[in-house]
Amino acid sequence: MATATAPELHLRMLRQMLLVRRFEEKAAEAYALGKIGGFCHLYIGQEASAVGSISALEPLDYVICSYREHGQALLKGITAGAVMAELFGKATGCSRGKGGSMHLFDAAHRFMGGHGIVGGHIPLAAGIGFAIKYRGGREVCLCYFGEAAVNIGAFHEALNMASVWKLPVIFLCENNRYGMGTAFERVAAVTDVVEHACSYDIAGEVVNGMDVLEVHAAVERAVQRARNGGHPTLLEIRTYRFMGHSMSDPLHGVYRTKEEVEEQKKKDPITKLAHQLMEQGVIDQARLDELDAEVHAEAELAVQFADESPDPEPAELTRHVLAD
Ligand SMILES: Cc1ncc(C[n+]2csc(CCOP(=O)(O)OP(=O)(O)O)c2C)c(N)n1
Ligand SMILES: [Mg+2]
Repeated sequence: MATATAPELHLRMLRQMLLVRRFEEKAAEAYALGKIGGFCHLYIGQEASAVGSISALEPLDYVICSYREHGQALLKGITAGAVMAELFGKATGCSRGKGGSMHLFDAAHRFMGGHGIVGGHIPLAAGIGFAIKYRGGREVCLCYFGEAAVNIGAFHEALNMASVWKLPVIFLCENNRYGMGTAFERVAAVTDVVEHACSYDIAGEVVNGMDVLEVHAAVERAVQRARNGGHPTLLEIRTYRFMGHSMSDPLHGVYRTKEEVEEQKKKDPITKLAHQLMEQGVIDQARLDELDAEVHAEAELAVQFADESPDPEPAELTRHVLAD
């Protein structure tokens, strides 16, 4: 496979960020119409984090996430239809309608799930790293979690084991400043997560998460460390969510002001990359509009597919298989 040139890669990243954004806008609409039940945590504003990082992986690399994972699932190759159908709880969803928004899963795409327990999946990432090493593979495992997870014991255990056993795991902390339901929720708790990496003697970097190119470059470095000897890395991606914590929360609530959200929206990662590519003459407004229309249509088709899909059969409740 020929390596993509920089403009090709950048254009692909722009399209991917737009797809994640439009997909989630459609999910928000569907939620408001009562088509999605349970929790639904949107990623709007944080797109540069997933797009910049997954674009630095190879298809056989593993990804494991918290519950804010619609974007990562799409980027790992699960179709927009299968992700939307899962949000709708339909039989055609990637978890057969049994998981919903927080539990998207597709082993065939090496997407090892969304997980609802804060920090609970971080040791699973170490386990995946151990399995890769045990089999002598060259894959890596990219593990996403929010900054509130660094207060959980499992985070420290996983980092410790990954360091001691030199596991090919990239721990990617998405620091969006707020961990709702924790002691820090009302504070702009910008933690220095990366200090934890030093305690475990693993590489650490702080990255501007509103710049997709910076995220991509940092994850490329981490992937290189992981493939060349299984050295783990902890990345603190400083990002920001433009929507509420979940669909059942207001946009800014009492813990942040409307002004703060508006200020952060000026750093929208999609607008930033689009402007850069326009300045470089890679795209013009007409091409941008075309890209946007394409992904908009893809998101609309996903909703239509989910709408028209059947509910799971009752027998599905007791059926637990990875693949047919
Ligand atoms: C062990 C555990 N404690 C509490 C919760 C409730 N809870 C759900 S989301 C959340 C906040 C997590 O914040 P953060 O890790 O920063 O991720 P973000 O939602 O900001 O992406 C909490 C406390 C949970 N799911 N699991
Ligand atoms: Mg957070």
